[in-house]
Amino acid sequence: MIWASALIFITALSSGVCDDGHEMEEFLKREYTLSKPYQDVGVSGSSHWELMGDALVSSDYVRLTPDQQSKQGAIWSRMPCHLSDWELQVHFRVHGQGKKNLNGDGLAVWYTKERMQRGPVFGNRDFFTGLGVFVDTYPNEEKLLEAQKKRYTPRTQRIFPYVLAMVGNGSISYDHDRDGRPTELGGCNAMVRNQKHETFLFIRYVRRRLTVMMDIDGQHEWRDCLDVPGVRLPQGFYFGASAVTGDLSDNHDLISMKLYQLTILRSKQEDEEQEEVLVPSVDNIDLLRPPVDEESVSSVGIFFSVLFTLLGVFLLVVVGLVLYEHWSESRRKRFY
Ligand SMILES: [Ca+2]
Repeated sequence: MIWASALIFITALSSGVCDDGHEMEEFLKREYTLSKPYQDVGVSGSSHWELMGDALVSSDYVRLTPDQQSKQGAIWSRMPCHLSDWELQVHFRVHGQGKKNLNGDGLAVWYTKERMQRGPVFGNRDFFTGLGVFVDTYPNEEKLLEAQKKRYTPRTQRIFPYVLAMVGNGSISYDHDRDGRPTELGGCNAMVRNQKHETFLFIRYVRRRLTVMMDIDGQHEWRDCLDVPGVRLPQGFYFGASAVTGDLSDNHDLISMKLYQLTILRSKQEDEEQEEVLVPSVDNIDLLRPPVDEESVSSVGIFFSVLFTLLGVFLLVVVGLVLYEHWSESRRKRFY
């Protein structure tokens, strides 16, 4: 039953029409695909995939971390990918004993220049170059503000687990304490934890448009999560996935990662415009923008800062006039 639906699902996708009306076809690329029975995965040098840290492989899944404290694990493709348009379907499971919000920290799917480097971003290095899509299961900022007895801006309030995309150019940091808000390209809430049915994440990169969709309700229907045009990702980067646990934990399991090459019919003009991208970037977005405190740029905030500036200037003028009056008075007295 599941297989039949999965088949319909994939067939439905295998030849389609883009949002912009262009025809496209897709081909499964086995060399970038991770699927059962995970033949030779983790055996040094003999498979397309390499394991790292606490990750281990069983007959049914690749477990990036077990449901235990302070674990981190990853799996990386050994070969760089030189496709210009692709689609990655990730079948995963996040499950554990912890009650709601007493679990963590989440998993990440990567397309980056760097590979096999341990670090603080869901088990992977910070200051990465490329794309990261995070399934964040622990609300760090909320818990931090709660501990500081601070209230929080409804504008940045979100429900966890939260799926978020970030593009890094090697010199920007993921803000773990703020759950990546300062560098977020887009995201959505996704109740992926302890689900009885299968959960999928879908990343499509076509004509520099990044689309992330989720299928987590067991309906075999993709739900939009984010859609960002003008994302420039170089070719020759590596696919990978990583996960981390801290004081709180979960099993982070990958069942499969399937990469499809998308063949797009491009016009001659589009082909000519297709210049080589060397450093990841997103059109009209400064990736290096400083962390924005949403409160300080709210319209109410702007209104009050203008008001106080005007009051300040008015006060200075009044004080100046009074002093000037005082000074000319005493000067007149000295003359007489
Ligand atoms: Ca988090």
